Amino acid sequence: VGSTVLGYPRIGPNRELKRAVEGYWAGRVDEGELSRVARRLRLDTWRGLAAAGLDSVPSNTFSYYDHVLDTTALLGALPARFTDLDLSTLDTYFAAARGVPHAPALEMTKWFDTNYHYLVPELGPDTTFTLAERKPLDEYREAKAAGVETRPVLLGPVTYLLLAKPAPGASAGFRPLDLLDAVLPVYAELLGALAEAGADWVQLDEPAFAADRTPAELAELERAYATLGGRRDRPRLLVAGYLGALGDALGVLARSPVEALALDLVSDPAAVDQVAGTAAAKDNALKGKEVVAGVVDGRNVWRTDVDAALATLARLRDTAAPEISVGVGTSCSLLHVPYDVSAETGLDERLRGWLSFAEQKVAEVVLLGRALRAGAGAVAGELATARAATRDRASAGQLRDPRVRDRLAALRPEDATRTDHARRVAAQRASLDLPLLPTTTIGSFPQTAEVRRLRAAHRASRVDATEYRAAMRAEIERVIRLQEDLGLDVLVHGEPERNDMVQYFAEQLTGFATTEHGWVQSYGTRCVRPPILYGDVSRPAPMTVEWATFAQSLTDRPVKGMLTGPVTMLAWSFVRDDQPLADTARQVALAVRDEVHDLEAAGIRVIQVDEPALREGLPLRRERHAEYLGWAVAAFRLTTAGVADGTQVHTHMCYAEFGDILPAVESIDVDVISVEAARSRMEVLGDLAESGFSRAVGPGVHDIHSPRVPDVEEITELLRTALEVVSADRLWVNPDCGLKTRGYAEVEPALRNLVAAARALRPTVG
Ligand code: THG
Ligand code: ZN
Repeated sequence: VGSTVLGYPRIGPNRELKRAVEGYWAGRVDEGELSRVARRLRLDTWRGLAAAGLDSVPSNTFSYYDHVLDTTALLGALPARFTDLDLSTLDTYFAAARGVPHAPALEMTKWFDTNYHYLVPELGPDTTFTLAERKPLDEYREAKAAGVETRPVLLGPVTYLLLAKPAPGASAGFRPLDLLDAVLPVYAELLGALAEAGADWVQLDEPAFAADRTPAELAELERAYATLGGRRDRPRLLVAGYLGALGDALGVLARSPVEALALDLVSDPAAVDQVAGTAAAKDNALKGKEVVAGVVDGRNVWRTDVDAALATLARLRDTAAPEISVGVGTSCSLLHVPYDVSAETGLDERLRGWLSFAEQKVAEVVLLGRALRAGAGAVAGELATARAATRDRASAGQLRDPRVRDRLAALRPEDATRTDHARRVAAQRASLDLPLLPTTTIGSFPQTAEVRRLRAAHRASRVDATEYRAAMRAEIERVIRLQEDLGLDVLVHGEPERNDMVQYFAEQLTGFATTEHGWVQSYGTRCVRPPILYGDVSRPAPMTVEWATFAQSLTDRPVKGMLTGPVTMLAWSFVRDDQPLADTARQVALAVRDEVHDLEAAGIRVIQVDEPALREGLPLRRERHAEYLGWAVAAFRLTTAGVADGTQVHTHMCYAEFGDILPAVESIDVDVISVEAARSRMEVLGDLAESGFSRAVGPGVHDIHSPRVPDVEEITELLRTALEVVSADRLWVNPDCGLKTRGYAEVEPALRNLVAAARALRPTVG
């Protein structure tokens, strides 16, 4: 394999694919034009990677929407509700991604612990697999015709099945992994066809083995690669395990007949010792294999410390050679980083010198590969440049702010502790005087075209601060009046001034930089621009107080202040790697705490600190959960613990998979939590109640991901279900999530029904 990257961004350096796909959905772009845009992006990527000097260039890393969905389509395993629609292949694919009337989309969920989302395969005992498409073959041939020899990348069969969920109606004991024997022949057929087309190497991704796996699952991994590896008509196989430590799976793969393993040495440096240990054993299981050392971080944006990387590579080579050959790679696919740092002309030049996006990471891999092969002397000049950048960052004074560090050092345990919850309940009853089953929303109101235009114009200095402020105030006033008219109890200002909830705060905090073009695919055509958290964090000035107090000045009802919590700020940013995450989290927590304090001082009596990413940050391995939850909970508590008993602290969490973090949800010590619950019909409440959760809860009764308006009966029914596990004095009534992406045509009637349902129920439970 030599030097390579495990995958590459595909949305386009200027989000060309996003525009083309959305244009296709809107009927503005036909299929021919869409496929031309896609082909151009693929060709540019392959040629760029080949020209940069990689020994092996990946293909089939392109996707119109998601590579897991691509795999489902490739294997002929799309549910019948899509294939029965009689649409073109492409439209069937998009129907599965987005849903159509009467055929709801495949479920979407997080790709391991990253901010990328994939579409969950639905597999049942009757699912059959066939080689239904030729995408990996077509792309291999397309690249070859363009003069680039590539290594097709496939999602490995075991990880594919482990990512799936049982189809509705599957028998109780059924697990998708039961289908391994059905899927392996299709993989074998595909490998045969790729070999016949001339492919020398194929990469099979098995990141599921970076998470805890049972002995039975490891046995299936062994069986899968014994079967595929045992075929004669196949390319050489590179199996990639990434996003964490492979643990026992490393030994399983070492003993299998595959020719190469790609290891994530950034998240799992100890894998070097595992390889050394295997190499030292008498029956060296890795003998004759290649290890592609993932020393260039595929998930973060810092330039590689070339000396550390070279030391790792040297250790590998010294302990493993000559029986094991060593290649150089990225720790995982570069899907998770933006394209090119040189496009960021607005970034501080010194900071830019410390950064490496996908294009720069490719150059780093090539450089390290040359240094490994020809010796550091052969590339001395380039290594010196890289070293200078690393040294410059390490010595930069601006990364450390003594005031921030002194403040953190002076913190005492009581700074993260609120008084007894029962006392707070009494104090808040007096300060807020809310009815039973209080109604509220999660924070954002629909972002109208007018609001978006204003923000864009203000950013481009086409609208001055005075005009912008006046227009935003008018919008806030409109939203407050609407909420009063609807009869909501706790109001919000609606957040018209905010773009992305993380970007908005990052722009106002020191220690964070934001990018202009640094888009990363989040799901389908949707992208985010993760901020870069590079130095000590502080809050130079209030961030939200002016908007919140203006809103509060318009009404007697309490207006809720809206903030993003420290764990989510970290999870959705590129974070510094020169100090423990826990320390960075405490700094962000202090900055948010300052804002909480100022909101309270300005008369805001309800403050919501959102942590939608608390669950997603959970490490893949259980043994690391306690450590993570320890610092994450501590950081949250630090943000909110300074307020008076009568100030009500809320939080909101989107993803309903709370199973693993229920104790943490209690220990963050909020007064009210709102959670996504409408789609699961309140299932999450049962788990919360069972875990002994003692605070108030607002289970979402309006699924904001759907344009459907729930009627009063439906909402009442959901609330009755909720009341079976949550007492009436602890139940809040609210939608599932923010309303930013919806239109007023749906939001108004939905909220009207929500208030009507709450009002009708109050006398029956009071
Ligand atoms: N912010 C950030 N990360 C996130 C979310 C978020 N990760 C998880 C989840 N929410 C992902 N969801 C979305 C939803 C919508 C969009 C992106 C991620 C989206 N993006 C616009 C687009 O691609 O057109 C661009 C938005 C912008 O202009 O900033 O709509 O909420 N950080
Ligand atoms: Zn939400």
